[in-house]
Amino acid sequence: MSDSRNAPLADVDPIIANAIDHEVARQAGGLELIASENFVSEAVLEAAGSVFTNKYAEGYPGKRYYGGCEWTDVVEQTAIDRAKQIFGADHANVQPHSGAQANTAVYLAAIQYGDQILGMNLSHGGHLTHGHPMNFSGLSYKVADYGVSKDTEQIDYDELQRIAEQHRPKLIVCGASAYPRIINFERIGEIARSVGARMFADIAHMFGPVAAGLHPSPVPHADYVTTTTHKTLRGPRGGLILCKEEHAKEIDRKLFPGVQGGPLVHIIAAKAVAFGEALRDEFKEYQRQILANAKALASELQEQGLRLVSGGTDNHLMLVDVWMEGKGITGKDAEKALEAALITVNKNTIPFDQNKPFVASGLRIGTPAVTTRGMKEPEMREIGRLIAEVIHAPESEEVRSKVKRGVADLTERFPLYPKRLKAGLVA
Ligand code: DSN
Repeated sequence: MSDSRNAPLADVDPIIANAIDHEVARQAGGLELIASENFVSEAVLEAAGSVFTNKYAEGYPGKRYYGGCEWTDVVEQTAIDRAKQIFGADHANVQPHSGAQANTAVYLAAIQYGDQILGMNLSHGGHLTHGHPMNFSGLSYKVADYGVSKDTEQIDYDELQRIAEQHRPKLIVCGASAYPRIINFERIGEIARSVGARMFADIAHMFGPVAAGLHPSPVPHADYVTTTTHKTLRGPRGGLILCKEEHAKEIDRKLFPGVQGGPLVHIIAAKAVAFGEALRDEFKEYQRQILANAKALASELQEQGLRLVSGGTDNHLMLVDVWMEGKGITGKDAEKALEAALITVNKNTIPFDQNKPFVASGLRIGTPAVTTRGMKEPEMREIGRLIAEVIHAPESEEVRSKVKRGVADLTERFPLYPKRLKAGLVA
């Protein structure tokens, strides 16, 4: 029997190799506008695909339950030091496999089962892990929620103060996955302190702008800050917890052994690389361009007759109301029609939505991934026109073909992973 362990993937497992080749082509050949997705650098990919995937390393640098961790310690300590430097944080735990696991560790460290929490409503832009009844957070704690006001579609901080006084939560959770405006973390910190609550900010979406100083940081105000590392940061899929020194021990204990076992050392290596990238000047410029691109795209969509929730955007994403009280189409149909034209977005509820979440009245559109490809404001204008054409005529084959040609023109001008793209494969 021949030993296949040193053979290339294409020989060992053609099904998976073929799927990877087609995924490279799909990513390269389409317009990725899902606000939470991005394209990592070749260096991040290399670290994520490294032999650190072989290593067990329960524990933390210098205190492991396994031998052979000397290079793992270099990797993890580098990731920790860089994460702390980016945010000026007291403490960083770089082991969470995901944002949800980071958040779980924070709840376990901060409060007891059954305690009262206050989080942003998912349908107003919050997140499942901020107290949704189907999630661990909603199943384990008493939940009160806050949202946006009907008039402005922005967070009403006075109302948040009122709800906090009414429910006296032990923990106030803030941060959002579909909120296009700046979040006033300072004010939320004041509200939390005024009712004796701890403050927990989940900045998974605004990691990049916060790191670049383009969005106010929650770090000075919050007891705990979590984030994913794969969205605006442009790192590998994973999570990160930052906290004040007084909470460090408890956070580390609750993440491991509380929530997780062995860390994914290859992913921690890739996080370290991404954090290193985030400390460079180009990263700040990249984040500035993401925001400028979002403003340009938002304004083009408005010029094309589409309504944006809250009237615009201050960050990397926008919510488009495609339903328009029944005069338009559902978010589900809009997502499908755009996907057929090689534009990837996700349907999303809008505040006070008349449709169910799986149908939804809106689309969430973000600029991090197209900005990574090098696209700027003129391309955002083109993309805005392409999106609007599809939404105004979702069934038209003619529009679909025309838009696909427009997408092909853009993706060819701004190539992605050229070294990995196999000749002849198209999206
Ligand atoms: N699923 C993520 C997003 O798309 O925003 C949040 O966890």
